[in-house]
Amino acid sequence: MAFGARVTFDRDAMLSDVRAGLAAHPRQLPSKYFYDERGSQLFDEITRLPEYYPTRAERALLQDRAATIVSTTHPATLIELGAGSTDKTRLLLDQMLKSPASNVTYIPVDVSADFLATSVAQLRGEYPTLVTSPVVADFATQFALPTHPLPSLHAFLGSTIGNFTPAAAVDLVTSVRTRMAFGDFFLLGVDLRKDPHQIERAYNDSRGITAQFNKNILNVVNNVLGADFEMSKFDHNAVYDRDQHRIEMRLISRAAQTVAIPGIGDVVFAPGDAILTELSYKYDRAIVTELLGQAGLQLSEWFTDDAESFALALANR
Ligand code: AVJ
Repeated sequence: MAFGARVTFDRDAMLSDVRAGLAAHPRQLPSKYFYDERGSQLFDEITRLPEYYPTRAERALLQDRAATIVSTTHPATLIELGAGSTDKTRLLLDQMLKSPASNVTYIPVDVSADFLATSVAQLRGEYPTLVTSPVVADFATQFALPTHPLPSLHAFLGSTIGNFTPAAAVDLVTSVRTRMAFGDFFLLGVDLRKDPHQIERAYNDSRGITAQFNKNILNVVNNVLGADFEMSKFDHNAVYDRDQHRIEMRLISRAAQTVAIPGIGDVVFAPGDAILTELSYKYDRAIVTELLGQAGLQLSEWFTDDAESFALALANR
């Protein structure tokens, strides 16, 4: 998530994603299009909202557990998928750099080259001995890693796994496993199942920041494709599906309206018509164990906070 960095979406890729998404039933837009510069700023604001517990819970967990995680996995390389916020990365790097003899390599993987450059420059300033080799790639694809010292800790934090359907999550973890050497570990951050009202409050904050974040996806489509979505003609909606254990976030058309999208044509909305913009799956230990198992990994440690709101799962081959 590229806070402060400029994100440039590929126009042709977005055109085919938006065409397919708005032709599908239900209509949908890929969550990755939330994160232009404004969307990344809004997400950053979300992480500081009183109702949005996951970021704080994960940071507190890492503060408590980074020493244990590093002493059990003794990594020479930290590989971070979707190099999110450097403050969580630092908690792991601080522990890795504690032993005076250690050479530590950091490999952040992110789609935004600008964002990678910014965060790597920042970390290099703070950790002069750190070897950095950023990889520009979509972490959901199969990409190759540069040569690096072993063993590695592969980290996928922030409960970003929650945006993936169960089948896509297995594919993603399987691709992590194919990059893992024996002796490597995988660290996964997941938001946990809990009181549905608490989860719903996290996605319906009283200041309406999540609503702005959700509507911003229309702004991104307008900016990149020249569409004429009017953000004020859609309502934010986020409900927890208790059977599928996931938040479903939608934009609901407030009125009958026609939106023109160059290259796609006119899209007609009736009042109440919805666009699905995000799924955010919530996990428990059994489901994480199953996910890891289906990807050929086994759970070795399970760390949660006292309130059991968030978990860090540590796995190996
Ligand atoms: C960045 C995917 C973890 O699912 O909670 C926050 C994004 N969406 N509020 C999440 C998000 C609405 C967030 N992730």
